[in-house]
Amino acid sequence: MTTPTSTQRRLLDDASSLFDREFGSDAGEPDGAWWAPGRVNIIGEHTDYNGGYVLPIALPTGTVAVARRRDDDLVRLASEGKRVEVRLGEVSREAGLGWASYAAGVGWAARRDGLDVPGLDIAFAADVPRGAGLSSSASLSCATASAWNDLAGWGLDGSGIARLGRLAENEIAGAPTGTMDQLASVLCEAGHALRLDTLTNETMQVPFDLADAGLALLVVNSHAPHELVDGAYGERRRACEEAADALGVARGRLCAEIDGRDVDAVDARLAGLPDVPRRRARHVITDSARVLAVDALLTGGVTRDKARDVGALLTASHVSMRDDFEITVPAVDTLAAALVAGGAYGARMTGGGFGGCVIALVDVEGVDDAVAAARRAAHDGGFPEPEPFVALASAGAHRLV
Ligand code: GAF
Repeated sequence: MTTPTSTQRRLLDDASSLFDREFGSDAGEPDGAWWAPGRVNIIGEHTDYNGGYVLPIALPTGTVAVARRRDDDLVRLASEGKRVEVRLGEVSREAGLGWASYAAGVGWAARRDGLDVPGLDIAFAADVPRGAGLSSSASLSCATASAWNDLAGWGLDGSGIARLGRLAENEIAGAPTGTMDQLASVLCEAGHALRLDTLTNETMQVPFDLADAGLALLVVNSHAPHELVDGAYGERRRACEEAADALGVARGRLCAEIDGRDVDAVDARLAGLPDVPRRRARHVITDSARVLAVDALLTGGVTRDKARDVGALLTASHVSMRDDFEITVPAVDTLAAALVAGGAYGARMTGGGFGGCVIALVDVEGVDDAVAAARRAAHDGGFPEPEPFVALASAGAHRLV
């Protein structure tokens, strides 16, 4: 157990009070409290269901789960203003549990894996902005999976905990997402980005201490709405499968089978495909290669010289998401362009797309100018007021108390 940060202490107080209010009289004291963070992906988008690379960091914001094991099969879940009760055997997609499906779904997944799953009383407090592409849902499912794992004595490692969180999201919440968000929430370490090979699940902790080089990772929430349980994410996934089928590559392996470093060679390989699957495949294949290029630049520490090259890769990733994968929206395109015009080395949308946040690599002393440029551009374009913050690479999921 590590000393809680001030954010974690505040959320712990909130979740503990909620637990008392909702379950106190009949549940007694909670058994403990667990933390799981949201994440920002530095680069490598929609590569995680194509056998490619991703490079997320964990955020200092996340979810605290205060929980107590029950001796029956009831799961009682509370989040500010919301309460759900469900028997383990009744957890299903059809049950329409809404937000609670990301948590109760963990119990469903564990049962399906043949684990002995006790009931749980669990109260949450979270501060990851919802709908911002920062994995608020993975922080909810991974805080729950961490709590259940300890209270039931399953003995799962980080990948096993993340897997239960992903199954909850895929099978019970119904979002057909890849493997990145839950693995990032569980496996990231403070001061590091996580290089994850989503084909093999091999991970590497990559030092990501920008402050040493006088740099900052600026995250700007566009407040343009973002939703993964709609059709567009699944549609992108199907287009990648269509491309794989046409190329004779196994589904889920586009990035692993086609080397994305030489764009001309990629274009030649994809030339015979219909336009849409061709561009979808081109994005995921080249973005996975950009992850490795950024990783190589980060090796040995970032410097301002290297920041130019990292920035160019971030901007190239945004252009690829905009033109080939078509998952950006005018509000984020405007912010990305404004941040670069305002002095950033590079900028890109992060996460699943269709809104959410833009990240930018900036000099520490350039943060204010970049933010001012983003605010002006959003205002002039008639978009929502953007919300900026500087992200520090933080620790992954762990027990707090
Ligand atoms: C969402 C999904 F949940 C991830 O699995 C990943 O595909 C991401 O979008 C895009 O890179 O966050």
